[in-house]
Amino acid sequence: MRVRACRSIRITKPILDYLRGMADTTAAHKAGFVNIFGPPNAGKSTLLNALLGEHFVITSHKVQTTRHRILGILTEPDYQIVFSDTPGIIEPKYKLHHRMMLQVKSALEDADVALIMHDITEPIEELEVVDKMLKLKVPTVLLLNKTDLIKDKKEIAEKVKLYAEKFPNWEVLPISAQKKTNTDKILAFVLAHLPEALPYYPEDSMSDRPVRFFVSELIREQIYNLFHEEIPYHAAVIIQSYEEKESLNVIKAEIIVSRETQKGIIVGKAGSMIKQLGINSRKTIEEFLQKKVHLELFVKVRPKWRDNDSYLREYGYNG
Ligand SMILES: Nc1nc2c(ncn2[C@@H]2O[C@H](COP(=O)(O)OP(=O)(O)OP(=O)(O)O)[C@@H](O)[C@H]2O)c(=O)[nH]1
Ligand SMILES: [Mg+2]
Repeated sequence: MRVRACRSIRITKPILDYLRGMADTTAAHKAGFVNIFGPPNAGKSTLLNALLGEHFVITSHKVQTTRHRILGILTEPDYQIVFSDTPGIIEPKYKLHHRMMLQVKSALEDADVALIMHDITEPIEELEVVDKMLKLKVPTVLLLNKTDLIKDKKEIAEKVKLYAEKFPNWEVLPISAQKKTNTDKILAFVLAHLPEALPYYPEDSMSDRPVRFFVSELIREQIYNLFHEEIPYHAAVIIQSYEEKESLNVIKAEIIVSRETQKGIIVGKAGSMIKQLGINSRKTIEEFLQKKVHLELFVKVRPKWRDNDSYLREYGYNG
């Protein structure tokens, strides 16, 4: 994995406008923010990985996997696309949800182009909520994802027609993020609508988030894989220490849960589950870092952390 994440840089609207102004006098280099929105589980994160060609952001078959807005930067000689993965749009039930939706709103503010993802096998009504919340005014393409699940090509064409009629302001494209079908057409749409501008980020940066954020996410991804029912939704992962040695990285991480019973499930009988979680997480972190890793996991109970402002802030859910 060739991630080289830079430290958090917050580019405000005035800076964006200034950079764009500068670009007016230069050659036609294109750059801009292309933000991915949609209901939970539509395949937004899978798409970002497909577009970047990496296992970059975490995915799972469970809903509400992504909790943050995460930038993924694609730099080529003639353009720089700053993609944003965002949490699935939901009706908030607790403060963590509210903060997740604030992340979606922040991605609305700077989008130059919007990609709306929808699972083609889900009802069209799901998108009405998204449309109402987003009220997009930028060039938008609706990606009807998971076409690989529909064998009949005619059925796909009919759905494209139906969605195009229902959402006349959006271009409609059937895709499969998993099989990378039609993903080249997304790039063509984006490049046709990207403004002329200088690159916003150095050419070797792939994200605005530090490496340890991605490491914590990889552990969270394994929690989604290994545990069921409410456990993934009550878990947060914090990197306690991250020590880079020559031959290996030593990483200590804390898993936060809401209840003692959840802690018991994560630890498992005689520590069997946390051991498995450690093995799975280490493997994927080593692939990501291309380096050996020594990983230690601890579990802590913080009652109602998902509704507690100071815990949410401490765990990086800034809204
Ligand atoms: N069959 C099929 N499955 C897909 C496709 N794209 C994504 N998936 C699966 O759909 C599930 C959800 O994918 P994610 O990328 O995590 O979805 P998301 O929209 O980011 O979900 P949230 O972060 O929860 O909002 C995963 O199990 C993916 O493997 C596709 O093109 N075809
Ligand atoms: Mg996601």
